[in-house]
Amino acid sequence: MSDRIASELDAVIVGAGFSGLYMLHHARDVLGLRARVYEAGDGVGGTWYWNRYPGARCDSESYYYSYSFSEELEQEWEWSSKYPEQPEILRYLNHVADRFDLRRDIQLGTRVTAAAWDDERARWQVSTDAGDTVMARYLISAVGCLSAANVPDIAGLDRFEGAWYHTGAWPHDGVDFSGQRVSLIGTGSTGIQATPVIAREADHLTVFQRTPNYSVPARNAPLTPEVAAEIKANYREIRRKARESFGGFPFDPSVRSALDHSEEERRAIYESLWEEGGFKFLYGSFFDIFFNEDANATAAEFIRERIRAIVEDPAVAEKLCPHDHPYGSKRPPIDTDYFETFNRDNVTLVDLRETPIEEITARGIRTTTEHHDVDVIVFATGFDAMTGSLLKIDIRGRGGLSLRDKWAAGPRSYLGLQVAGFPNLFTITGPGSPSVLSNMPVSIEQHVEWIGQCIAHLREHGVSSIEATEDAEDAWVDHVAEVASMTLFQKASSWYLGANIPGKTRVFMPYVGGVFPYRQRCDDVAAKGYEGFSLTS
Ligand code: N01
Repeated sequence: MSDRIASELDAVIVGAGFSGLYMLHHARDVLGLRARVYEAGDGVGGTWYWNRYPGARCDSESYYYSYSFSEELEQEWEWSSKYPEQPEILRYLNHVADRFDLRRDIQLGTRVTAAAWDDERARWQVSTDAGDTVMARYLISAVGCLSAANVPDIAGLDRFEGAWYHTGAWPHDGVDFSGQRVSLIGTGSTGIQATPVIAREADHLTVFQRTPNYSVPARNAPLTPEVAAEIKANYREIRRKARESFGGFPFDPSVRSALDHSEEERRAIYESLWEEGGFKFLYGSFFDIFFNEDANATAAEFIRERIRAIVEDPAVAEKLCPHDHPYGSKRPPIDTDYFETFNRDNVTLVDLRETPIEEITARGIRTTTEHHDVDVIVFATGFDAMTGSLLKIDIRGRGGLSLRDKWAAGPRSYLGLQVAGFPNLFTITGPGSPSVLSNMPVSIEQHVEWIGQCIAHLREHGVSSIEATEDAEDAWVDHVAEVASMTLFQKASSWYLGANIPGKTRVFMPYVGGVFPYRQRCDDVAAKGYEGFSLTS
């Protein structure tokens, strides 16, 4: 072998976010593996390291958007509010890295650039941009689903004389918007979080909207000591409920149909959930919102009514009303004063469906009807989701098979955990698993523990490699598509389908069958001796 090969490991883990940190702890401290994490950022935290844009906070509540694997961690960590801001979540992840002594096995500032399967040695050869080359039995992707920033290819950006930023790669020193004319492109979850905060700081904010979005108020509030104590006393039950739920949230599942209730009853339910705020509006109202267009229309119309009631200028309100996709078929944002922000004198809405952007000039943005002079452009334009980060790495499986080629017509996997042709490669929250349709920490912990159990089994039985079979993969891909086709998710041009990236094949990537049925399926596969995988000794 080449003398550049610096070391021999059991496992290389790519990424030090929620997934990578727990995977390292599990691999090293539970399984006793020699494991190393490579992380491109100069700190741990993944998504929460990169996304420092104004208003960045979690849309899931802190008490369930957190690790459950350590009761001590659960009890000692104090969350300040219902929906913590990005700096607090980053502090939490840094605390986890320190508390479990993870840093000594994390190499920061190092991007994995290539990985090739060596069939003879049954190992991965992994290369980084720092010049490392290591051999490892297992390659575990913890790259995250939303890490490859999408800056749209708009003519003239290179000529722009102001400053521009993507929300997913925000400057660590922050951006001072005071006295600035700011433009923000994109009204997904990120744009909707950033808009009210930037509007308060900037001289003027122009929001460029391509698709109006349904958003429900977050109703953020501090966590009182009483509520925090009650949560801590009930953590086991909260975690059980989350694991055994559809979306990974510890809510009582809704068994109501929107169509079985009178207009007044429905309205009362929506009003109470609107006042309560957050994802319960979607997950706790009516189960058929996800499946039935008529049921969905009742929620969609309720939200439109709210927008019209909040936004004072009727023409602006109408532009903000979503109309071309069912509620929840794109990831639903939650907000703090988003629609209210359009009542401010220093905020303008530009509807890109009416007046598309033609170009970026030295001084601003030109649409088909006017030129907007701006000093700053904020791209809240999302990510090459689910596949982008993994495909940035040149991954070659058996016989030199390239993952980019294999996934050219959309990602294919078995259970979202493994890809046929790529032995001993595991993908935490990979495409084909519930991942982004769920409360991520729940799905991350399930994958880490399943992978850990699998590796323990392989070692116990002297198995050198595990690989999904083509048949199992084909059947799973068909199943993922079939379940998705029973929902309304197909009715939106969303990043779930890859529709936000020009040229990306449209395939519904996450698994919509629910967190608990999915967990049962994975456990069943393991109990049957890893059914659908071929194991080589
Ligand atoms: O990205 P998005 P995001 N010209 O892809 C528009 C998670 N998240 O960063 O809808 C003009 O959702 C695009 O328009 P359209 C969460 O899972 C979590 O907001 O494609 N506009 C859309 O409005 C979320 O879903 C938290 O027509 C263009 C926007 O940009 C995911 O991250 C917080 C355009 C992109 O929306 C991504 O959210 C925030 C163009 N060329 C985000 N290209 C948590 O709380 C795109 N757009 C954990």
